[in-house]
Amino acid sequence: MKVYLVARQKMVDGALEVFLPKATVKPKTIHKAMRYSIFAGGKRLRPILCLAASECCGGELEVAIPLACAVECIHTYSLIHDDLPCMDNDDLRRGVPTSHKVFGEAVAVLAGDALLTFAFELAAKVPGWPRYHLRDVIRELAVASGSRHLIAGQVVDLESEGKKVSVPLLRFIHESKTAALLSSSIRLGAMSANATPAQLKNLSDFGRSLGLAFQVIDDILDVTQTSETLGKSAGKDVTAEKATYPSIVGLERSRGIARRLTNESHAALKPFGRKAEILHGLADHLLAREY
Ligand code: GRG
Repeated sequence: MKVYLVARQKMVDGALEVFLPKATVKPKTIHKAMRYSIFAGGKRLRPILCLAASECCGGELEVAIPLACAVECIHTYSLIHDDLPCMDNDDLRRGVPTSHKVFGEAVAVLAGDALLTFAFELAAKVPGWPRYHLRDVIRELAVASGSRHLIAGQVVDLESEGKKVSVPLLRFIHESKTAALLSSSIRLGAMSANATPAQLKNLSDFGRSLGLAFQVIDDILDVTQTSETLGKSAGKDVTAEKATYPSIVGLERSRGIARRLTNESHAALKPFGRKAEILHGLADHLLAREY
């Protein structure tokens, strides 16, 4: 899995390098800032899942790669904005100073905006497929990153700071803030392979459970790992009085929930048989990850 992940990271990085406007394009500041955050060293999990879902449905990597890069651009935008002083106010991301620390707040906001917009430019590169037209692809990205998912999660997360949060509300935050984009990454990979409706449904189920498991694990790592290992400020959730699985149900129960969700994600892959080997491996890898 390690070798596979490094190879896929390289592939995604190479494609992003080609797709993103060069740092010499005017105005240089914004393109430098976009590239700074994109190439700061993310794990590329969303694009890797997109590519793996495509392959699981018999698709080709070159066809899926613009969508894989599009989800990474949206993800990176969300990190830049999440780190802003008006949001989580963080100094460290992907092991380096956050965008606003390097470029100032105005350029960081604009770099996030530009990456979000660029994601749709990338998505417009795909031709569409017999079962999924370009408008379905655009809608998938727009809905996942809009006010009913990614932004919904962020809003409720911010509004919940310092308050007592129920488990269903916490689940809503995590499903919106994290699982929606992760799940869409997988769905987009499947769409690019012209997946059958049954395949798309099974991969959507996989993505939902995996996405929620991913955020539960992220919550656990925030209290069990160092900032150095994570490449972002550890213990931030406790300081900001964030609603997290460990703070609400405890560390041990959180680990149990992450395991159960991962098992559910494996179960959703059953109809694919051996074609889903990589996706099974990725689910196990995410459960065992330490950063
Ligand atoms: C619109 C102003 C404005 C802000 C939007 C939507 C949003 C801000 C923030 C999204 C919330 C967010 C950052 C969720 C956390 C998801 C998460 C666990 C991120 C870390 O993902 P990894 O571990 O990171 O895959 P790398 O760096 O490896 O890509």
